[in-house]
Amino acid sequence: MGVDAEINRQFGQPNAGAAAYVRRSTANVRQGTVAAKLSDLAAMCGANHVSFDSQVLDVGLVNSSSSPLPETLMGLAELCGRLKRRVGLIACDHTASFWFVSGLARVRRFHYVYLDAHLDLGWHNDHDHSTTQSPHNGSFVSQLVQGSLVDSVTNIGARSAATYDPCYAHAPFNIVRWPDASTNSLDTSLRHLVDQVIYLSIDMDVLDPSAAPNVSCPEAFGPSAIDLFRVVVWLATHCTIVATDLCELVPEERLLWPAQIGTYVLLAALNAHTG
Ligand SMILES: [Mn+2]
Repeated sequence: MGVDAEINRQFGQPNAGAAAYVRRSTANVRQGTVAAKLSDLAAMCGANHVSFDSQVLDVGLVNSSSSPLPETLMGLAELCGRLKRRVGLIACDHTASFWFVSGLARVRRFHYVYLDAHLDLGWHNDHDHSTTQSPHNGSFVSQLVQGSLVDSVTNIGARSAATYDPCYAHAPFNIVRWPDASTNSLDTSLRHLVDQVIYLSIDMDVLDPSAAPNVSCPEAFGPSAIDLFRVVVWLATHCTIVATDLCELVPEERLLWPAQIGTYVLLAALNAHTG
Protein backbone atom coordinates (compact mmCIF):
# COMPACT_ATOMS: atom_id res chain seq x y z
CA MET A 1 0.00 0.00 0.00
CA GLY A 2 1.13 3.54 -0.51
CA VAL A 3 0.73 6.88 1.18
CA ASP A 4 1.41 10.02 -0.81
CA ALA A 5 1.41 12.79 1.81
CA GLU A 6 4.32 13.73 4.01
CA ILE A 7 3.69 13.38 7.72
CA ASN A 8 6.39 15.40 9.45
CA ARG A 9 9.49 16.20 7.42
CA GLN A 10 12.21 18.20 9.15
CA PHE A 11 15.14 17.26 6.90
CA GLY A 12 15.63 16.95 3.16
CA GLN A 13 13.83 17.72 -0.04
CA PRO A 14 10.03 17.35 0.04
CA ASN A 15 8.72 14.23 -1.70
CA ALA A 16 4.93 14.24 -1.62
CA GLY A 17 3.58 11.85 -4.25
CA ALA A 18 6.36 9.29 -3.80
CA ALA A 19 4.06 6.26 -3.77
CA ALA A 20 2.29 7.22 -7.02
CA TYR A 21 5.70 7.86 -8.58
CA VAL A 22 6.86 4.37 -7.62
CA ARG A 23 3.73 2.84 -9.08
CA ARG A 24 4.05 4.78 -12.36
CA SER A 25 7.71 3.86 -12.66
CA THR A 26 7.19 0.16 -12.11
CA ALA A 27 4.25 -0.57 -14.37
CA ASN A 28 6.46 -3.12 -16.11
CA VAL A 29 6.99 -5.14 -12.94
CA ARG A 30 4.26 -7.70 -13.54
CA GLN A 31 3.25 -10.25 -10.99
CA GLY A 32 3.69 -13.23 -13.27
CA THR A 33 7.32 -12.52 -14.05
CA VAL A 34 8.59 -10.86 -10.92
CA ALA A 35 9.42 -14.13 -9.15
CA ALA A 36 11.74 -15.23 -11.96
CA LYS A 37 13.43 -11.85 -12.01
CA LEU A 38 13.93 -11.92 -8.23
CA SER A 39 15.41 -15.42 -8.44
CA ASP A 40 17.98 -14.22 -10.96
CA LEU A 41 18.87 -11.26 -8.75
CA ALA A 42 19.27 -13.59 -5.77
CA ALA A 43 21.52 -15.85 -7.84
CA MET A 44 23.68 -12.81 -8.62
CA CYS A 45 24.10 -12.49 -4.85
CA GLY A 46 25.07 -16.13 -4.47
CA ALA A 47 21.69 -17.04 -2.93
CA ASN A 48 20.78 -19.79 -5.38
CA HIS A 49 18.61 -21.60 -2.84
CA VAL A 50 16.17 -18.71 -2.50
CA SER A 51 12.90 -18.59 -4.41
CA PHE A 52 10.05 -16.12 -4.38
CA ASP A 53 6.30 -16.11 -4.29
CA SER A 54 4.61 -13.96 -6.89
CA GLN A 55 1.42 -13.31 -4.97
CA VAL A 56 1.29 -9.58 -4.44
CA LEU A 57 -1.81 -7.56 -3.80
CA ASP A 58 -1.59 -3.84 -4.49
CA VAL A 59 -4.01 -2.40 -1.98
CA GLY A 60 -3.68 1.10 -3.42
CA LEU A 61 -3.00 4.50 -1.94
CA VAL A 62 -4.15 5.31 1.55
CA ASN A 63 -6.59 8.16 1.53
CA SER A 64 -6.74 9.78 4.91
CA SER A 65 -9.32 12.49 4.47
CA SER A 66 -11.42 11.47 7.46
CA SER A 67 -8.74 11.02 10.12
CA PRO A 68 -5.14 12.17 10.58
CA LEU A 69 -2.60 10.13 8.65
CA PRO A 70 -0.71 8.83 11.70
CA GLU A 71 -3.88 7.30 13.15
CA THR A 72 -4.80 5.83 9.77
CA LEU A 73 -1.40 4.21 9.36
CA MET A 74 -1.49 2.84 12.90
CA GLY A 75 -4.92 1.35 12.31
CA LEU A 76 -3.95 -0.26 9.00
CA ALA A 77 -0.77 -1.74 10.44
CA GLU A 78 -2.67 -3.10 13.42
CA LEU A 79 -5.28 -4.62 11.12
CA CYS A 80 -2.62 -6.29 8.96
CA GLY A 81 -1.03 -7.67 12.11
CA ARG A 82 -4.31 -9.13 13.35
CA LEU A 83 -4.99 -10.66 9.93
CA LYS A 84 -1.43 -12.02 9.88
CA ARG A 85 -0.85 -10.36 6.51
CA ARG A 86 2.69 -9.45 5.54
CA VAL A 87 2.49 -5.85 4.43
CA GLY A 88 4.69 -3.40 2.56
CA LEU A 89 4.21 0.36 2.78
CA ILE A 90 5.60 2.84 0.26
CA ALA A 91 5.57 6.28 1.83
CA CYS A 92 7.11 9.74 1.67
CA ASP A 93 9.07 10.97 4.70
CA HIS A 94 10.56 8.29 6.91
CA THR A 95 8.24 9.35 9.76
CA ALA A 96 5.64 7.00 8.25
CA SER A 97 7.75 4.16 9.59
CA PHE A 98 7.21 5.31 13.17
CA TRP A 99 3.43 5.25 12.89
CA PHE A 100 3.29 1.98 10.99
CA VAL A 101 5.48 0.34 13.62
CA SER A 102 3.38 1.84 16.38
CA GLY A 103 0.26 0.18 14.99
CA LEU A 104 1.87 -3.20 14.43
CA ALA A 105 3.42 -3.13 17.90
CA ARG A 106 -0.08 -3.21 19.38
CA VAL A 107 -0.42 -6.74 18.01
CA ARG A 108 3.01 -8.34 18.23
CA ARG A 109 6.61 -7.95 19.25
CA PHE A 110 9.45 -7.62 16.75
CA HIS A 111 12.91 -6.19 16.18
CA TYR A 112 13.24 -2.99 14.15
CA VAL A 113 15.85 -3.07 11.37
CA TYR A 114 16.38 0.01 9.23
CA LEU A 115 18.58 0.52 6.20
CA ASP A 116 19.53 4.17 6.32
CA ALA A 117 22.56 6.40 5.74
CA HIS A 118 21.44 8.36 8.80
CA LEU A 119 20.55 7.26 12.31
CA ASP A 120 17.38 9.38 12.56
CA LEU A 121 18.02 9.90 16.27
CA GLY A 122 18.66 13.65 16.30
CA TRP A 123 20.94 13.50 19.32
CA HIS A 124 23.65 15.62 17.63
CA ASN A 125 21.22 18.52 17.27
CA ASP A 126 21.36 20.36 20.58
CA HIS A 127 18.10 22.09 19.88
CA ASP A 128 16.36 18.82 19.15
CA HIS A 129 14.48 17.64 22.19
CA SER A 130 12.88 14.81 20.35
CA THR A 131 11.26 13.19 23.36
CA THR A 132 8.91 16.11 23.67
CA GLN A 133 8.38 16.72 19.95
CA SER A 134 6.12 14.83 17.65
CA PRO A 135 8.17 12.29 15.68
CA HIS A 136 9.87 13.58 12.52
CA ASN A 137 12.13 12.05 9.90
CA GLY A 138 15.32 13.07 11.71
CA SER A 139 14.53 11.74 15.17
CA PHE A 140 11.73 9.17 15.19
CA VAL A 141 14.04 6.26 15.99
CA SER A 142 14.74 7.96 19.29
CA GLN A 143 11.05 7.71 20.14
CA LEU A 144 10.93 4.08 19.06
CA VAL A 145 13.73 3.29 21.47
CA GLN A 146 12.45 5.36 24.36
CA GLY A 147 8.92 4.07 24.00
CA SER A 148 10.15 0.47 24.07
CA LEU A 149 7.91 -0.16 21.09
CA VAL A 150 10.29 -2.75 19.67
CA ASP A 151 12.53 -5.46 21.12
CA SER A 152 15.70 -4.06 19.62
CA VAL A 153 16.88 -1.63 16.94
CA THR A 154 19.51 -2.27 14.26
CA ASN A 155 20.72 0.29 11.73
CA ILE A 156 22.46 -0.96 8.62
CA GLY A 157 24.34 1.51 6.41
CA ALA A 158 24.91 4.55 8.65
CA ARG A 159 27.54 6.79 7.03
CA SER A 160 26.55 10.49 7.18
CA ALA A 161 29.00 12.75 9.02
CA ALA A 162 26.58 13.14 11.91
CA THR A 163 26.53 9.39 12.52
CA TYR A 164 30.17 9.70 13.63
CA ASP A 165 29.30 12.23 16.34
CA PRO A 166 30.65 11.00 19.68
CA CYS A 167 27.15 11.17 21.12
CA TYR A 168 26.34 7.98 19.18
CA ALA A 169 29.26 5.97 20.53
CA HIS A 170 26.99 4.46 23.14
CA ALA A 171 23.72 4.44 21.25
CA PRO A 172 21.45 1.79 22.76
CA PHE A 173 21.27 -0.33 19.64
CA ASN A 174 23.28 -2.02 16.92
CA ILE A 175 24.92 0.06 14.19
CA VAL A 176 26.20 -2.00 11.26
CA ARG A 177 28.18 0.32 9.05
CA TRP A 178 28.53 -0.49 5.41
CA PRO A 179 31.99 -2.12 5.55
CA ASP A 180 30.54 -4.66 7.96
CA ALA A 181 27.62 -5.43 5.66
CA SER A 182 29.35 -5.16 2.31
CA THR A 183 31.20 -8.42 1.89
CA ASN A 184 30.54 -11.87 3.25
CA SER A 185 30.38 -10.66 6.82
CA LEU A 186 26.61 -10.52 7.15
CA ASP A 187 26.53 -13.78 9.10
CA THR A 188 28.76 -12.11 11.68
CA SER A 189 27.49 -8.53 11.76
CA LEU A 190 23.81 -9.52 11.80
CA ARG A 191 23.97 -12.75 13.80
CA HIS A 192 21.88 -11.21 16.61
CA LEU A 193 18.95 -11.19 14.15
CA VAL A 194 19.06 -14.83 13.09
CA ASP A 195 15.65 -16.52 13.54
CA GLN A 196 14.15 -13.30 14.91
CA VAL A 197 10.90 -11.61 13.90
CA ILE A 198 11.78 -8.27 12.33
CA TYR A 199 10.22 -5.17 10.81
CA LEU A 200 12.36 -3.95 7.91
CA SER A 201 12.42 -0.25 7.06
CA ILE A 202 14.24 0.92 3.93
CA ASP A 203 15.22 4.57 3.69
CA MET A 204 16.26 4.78 0.05
CA ASP A 205 19.11 7.14 0.92
CA VAL A 206 20.97 4.05 2.14
CA LEU A 207 21.83 3.55 -1.54
CA ASP A 208 24.71 5.31 -3.20
CA PRO A 209 23.43 8.42 -5.03
CA SER A 210 24.58 6.85 -8.31
CA ALA A 211 21.91 4.19 -7.75
CA ALA A 212 19.27 6.52 -6.32
CA PRO A 213 19.99 10.22 -7.05
CA ASN A 214 16.44 11.28 -6.25
CA VAL A 215 16.31 10.86 -2.51
CA SER A 216 15.57 13.62 -0.03
CA CYS A 217 18.91 13.44 1.81
CA PRO A 218 21.56 11.87 -0.47
CA GLU A 219 24.82 10.61 1.05
CA ALA A 220 27.89 9.63 -0.99
CA PHE A 221 29.80 6.36 -0.67
CA GLY A 222 26.88 3.99 -0.28
CA PRO A 223 26.05 0.50 -1.49
CA SER A 224 25.02 -0.39 -5.00
CA ALA A 225 21.59 -1.75 -5.87
CA ILE A 226 22.77 -5.36 -5.89
CA ASP A 227 24.58 -4.79 -2.57
CA LEU A 228 21.28 -3.67 -1.07
CA PHE A 229 19.47 -6.61 -2.61
CA ARG A 230 21.96 -9.01 -1.03
CA VAL A 231 21.40 -7.57 2.45
CA VAL A 232 17.63 -7.73 2.07
CA VAL A 233 17.70 -11.34 0.83
CA TRP A 234 19.90 -12.25 3.77
CA LEU A 235 17.37 -10.69 6.17
CA ALA A 236 14.42 -12.31 4.40
CA THR A 237 15.96 -15.77 4.62
CA HIS A 238 17.52 -15.61 8.10
CA CYS A 239 14.69 -13.75 9.83
CA THR A 240 10.91 -13.56 9.67
CA ILE A 241 9.93 -10.23 8.15
CA VAL A 242 6.44 -9.21 9.29
CA ALA A 243 6.26 -5.87 7.53
CA THR A 244 8.38 -3.44 5.54
CA ASP A 245 8.35 0.15 4.48
CA LEU A 246 10.20 2.08 1.79
CA CYS A 247 10.57 5.85 2.14
CA GLU A 248 12.35 9.04 1.04
CA LEU A 249 12.33 8.63 -2.76
CA VAL A 250 11.62 11.94 -4.51
CA PRO A 251 9.29 11.73 -7.53
CA GLU A 252 11.34 12.31 -10.66
CA GLU A 253 9.80 11.11 -13.89
CA ARG A 254 13.14 11.01 -15.73
CA LEU A 255 14.52 8.59 -13.16
CA LEU A 256 12.64 5.32 -13.29
CA TRP A 257 15.29 2.93 -12.06
CA PRO A 258 15.47 4.06 -8.41
CA ALA A 259 11.78 3.25 -8.05
CA GLN A 260 12.36 -0.09 -9.77
CA ILE A 261 15.21 -0.91 -7.39
CA GLY A 262 12.98 -0.05 -4.46
CA THR A 263 10.12 -2.17 -5.73
CA TYR A 264 12.23 -5.27 -6.38
CA VAL A 265 13.88 -4.93 -2.98
CA LEU A 266 10.51 -4.54 -1.27
CA LEU A 267 9.05 -7.56 -3.09
CA ALA A 268 12.12 -9.63 -2.21
CA ALA A 269 11.74 -8.73 1.45
CA LEU A 270 8.11 -9.78 1.50
CA ASN A 271 8.22 -12.88 -0.69
CA ALA A 272 11.55 -14.67 -0.29
CA HIS A 273 11.66 -18.21 1.03
CA THR A 274 14.10 -21.09 1.06
CA GLY A 275 13.29 -24.63 0.03
MN1 LIG B 1 15.71 7.92 7.46
